[in-house]
Amino acid sequence: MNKNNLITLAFTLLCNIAFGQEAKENYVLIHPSDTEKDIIAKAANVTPSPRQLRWQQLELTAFFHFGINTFTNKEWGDGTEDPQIFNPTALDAKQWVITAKNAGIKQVIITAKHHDGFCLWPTKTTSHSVAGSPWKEGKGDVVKEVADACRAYGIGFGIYLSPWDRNASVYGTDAYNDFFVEQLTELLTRYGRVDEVWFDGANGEGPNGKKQVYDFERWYKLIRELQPAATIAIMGPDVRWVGTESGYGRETEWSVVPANNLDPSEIASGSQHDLAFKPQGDMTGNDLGSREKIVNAKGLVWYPAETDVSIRPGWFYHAKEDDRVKTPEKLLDIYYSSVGRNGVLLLNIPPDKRGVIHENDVANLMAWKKIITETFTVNVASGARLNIGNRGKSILDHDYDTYWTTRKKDTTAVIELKLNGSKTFDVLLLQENITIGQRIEQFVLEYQDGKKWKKITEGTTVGYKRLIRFDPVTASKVRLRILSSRLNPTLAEFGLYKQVQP
Ligand code: FUL
Repeated sequence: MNKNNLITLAFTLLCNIAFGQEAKENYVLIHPSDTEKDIIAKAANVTPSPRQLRWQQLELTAFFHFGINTFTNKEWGDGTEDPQIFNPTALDAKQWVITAKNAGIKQVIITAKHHDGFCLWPTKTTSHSVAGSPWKEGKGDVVKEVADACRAYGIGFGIYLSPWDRNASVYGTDAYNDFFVEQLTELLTRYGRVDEVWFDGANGEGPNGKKQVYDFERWYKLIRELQPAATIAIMGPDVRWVGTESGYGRETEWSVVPANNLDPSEIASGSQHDLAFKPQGDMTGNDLGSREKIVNAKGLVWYPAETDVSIRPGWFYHAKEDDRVKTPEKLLDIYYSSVGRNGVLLLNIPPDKRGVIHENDVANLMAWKKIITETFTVNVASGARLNIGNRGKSILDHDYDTYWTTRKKDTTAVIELKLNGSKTFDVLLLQENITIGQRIEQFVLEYQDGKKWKKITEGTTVGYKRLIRFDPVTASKVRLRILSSRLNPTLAEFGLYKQVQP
């Protein structure tokens, strides 16, 4: 922890004591005596852990699916592939990372091992790795090249290590958990800071296949010990799979969801302080966190959604898909439907057989980034006169950490903005301050037309970020009505933008 973090922590603790607030946690237990009102209030006070907050604020992250499948032209290898076929002719991890960074991506995840078991680093656990390939005469290390490039260009670095392994001879026995721990240990100790560990849930063994019981608790403990800042995603406690691979999240997306397997005795003893529960139950349904869902829960956790999708039809590179790279317009639609729906986008950009990101992917990414940057350059609400007191200015100050809330803890509000003249806009941006909790349940945006207020758009949840597009409106007065909130709502940022045409 650095000095600034220490000061912030001390300040937060002091404020909590001074204002009689409970320390914020990313989980809470529901007691049988809790009323519905108590439960709603508890949900509204659950907040992200520091690692979850950092992750949420990245907004854009990328996957690099690369490995033996790149050379067999398959999506799932069966583990019998000869390492000799892994031979990128011009591998350039810097080009991957620069491409991602130029596209606005803040963190990347490399498939260190996919289901076929082939390891992109020279592991001691198996000979089924880059060490057995002709690439760099067996002396290469893809994981290192990516990690070094991330450090050099200042973006986050994460690893995908597939639990399902179709090559490991010990798969299906207890020894596999030791084997997996060894692989994880190598990855978490050799390459400096790791920001995300991604555990996939796929397993296609079929009825006669090998059955493996994964020792997730042991893996989580190891990650917390070796890389305490890393978020553990999908088959892990920090980040939830949004439930589809389409790139489209839910319009109503709660980051606080029920968890019925929190262990009360462990929580009481403080050993759950750094929550490491294993997610249970279906996390893919349409409604995960509504009032109806949470009032029947035994516990609640901050468990935010990650929206993963590939820029191409497949996760791995296939030359025949070179003309099927998602267009800038499609990527933009995905952006509004993932980042704009309280999620983090994890966009897969698979390097090709040369070991570089293909020209078509680079071109579409750059065009996509340009549209986003230009659209969000001018907030036409900047400088507007507000009816919500002095603190209201913080919703227009481009500073996420400052925020407005209702005075008497009201759960509804009307925020009126007198714009700096007549303005045309077609995008709404709203952000709650999630370090206070996620609270807003329903809102509507209106503009004044003569003496009448007319609806522009409406929505349910906001969370870290909500973006909504609509037909262009020209007006000099708008208002946001917060119709329902779990406790007093917060707004960190409010924005109105005009989209640029591609
Ligand atoms: C899935 C895997 O089976 C795919 O190959 C890919 O890695 C995707 C991100 O997750 O479950």
